[in-house]
Amino acid sequence: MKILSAEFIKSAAAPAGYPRGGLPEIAFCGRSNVGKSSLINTLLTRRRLAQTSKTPGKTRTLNFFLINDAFYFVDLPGYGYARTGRTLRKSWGKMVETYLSGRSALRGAVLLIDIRHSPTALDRQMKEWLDCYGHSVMVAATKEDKIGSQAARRSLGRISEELPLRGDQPLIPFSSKTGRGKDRLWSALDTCLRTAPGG
Ligand SMILES: Nc1nc2c(ncn2[C@@H]2O[C@H](COP(=O)(O)OP(=O)(O)OP(=O)(O)O)[C@@H](O)[C@H]2O)c(=O)[nH]1
Ligand SMILES: [Mg+2]
Repeated sequence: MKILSAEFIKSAAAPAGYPRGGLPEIAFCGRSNVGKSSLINTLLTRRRLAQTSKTPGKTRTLNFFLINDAFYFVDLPGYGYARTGRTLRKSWGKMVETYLSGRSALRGAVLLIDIRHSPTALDRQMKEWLDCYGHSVMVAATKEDKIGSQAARRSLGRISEELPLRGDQPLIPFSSKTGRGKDRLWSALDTCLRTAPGG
């Protein structure tokens, strides 16, 4: 995919704030600090379009990025940040579930899992939501540069088994540091964006 333009459009917490116009959307979801914003920047070859941080919980609302005036990337707030209070967790759940359950422009979701760890209960719940709402799911196993190739292979097997993943749901080792997995993920996204809603 050639990126001709990529711009931050807006943040929103509720449907009234989502962009209008019906362009297709791809959502990026995963645990806080797993590398969502970094992965978006890597895909778009923009260094600081999506804000990244060493402090987990940086992204707190849905952030919409318009690409090539043709589709949106949606950076979802991360889950599982230990210091998040109950009230915030509740508002997070409502914000994300409202989006995933009701957004007709949504064509697919990239679920990010740190390649060094087993999926958590929240990762499995997120996967279940995505399946349950019938979204195309792609999994990016992030921070691949941080482990060796043998450990990576074992880890991919474990992720696939524990989420669990179906045969038609791609699992792509990814590194925002080296760019590994970028082409594979783009090709999966391409397919997804070409697919008619519900098709
Ligand atoms: N080595 C390495 N570090 C990464 C990679 N991806 C992200 N990081 C680092 O991990 C930290 C978190 O990255 P973010 O992209 O901000 O994570 P996020 O999922 O957007 O986090 P929240 O917005 O808090 O949910 C930052 O310090 C990044 O530099 C990667 O592929 N390799
Ligand atoms: Mg982020």
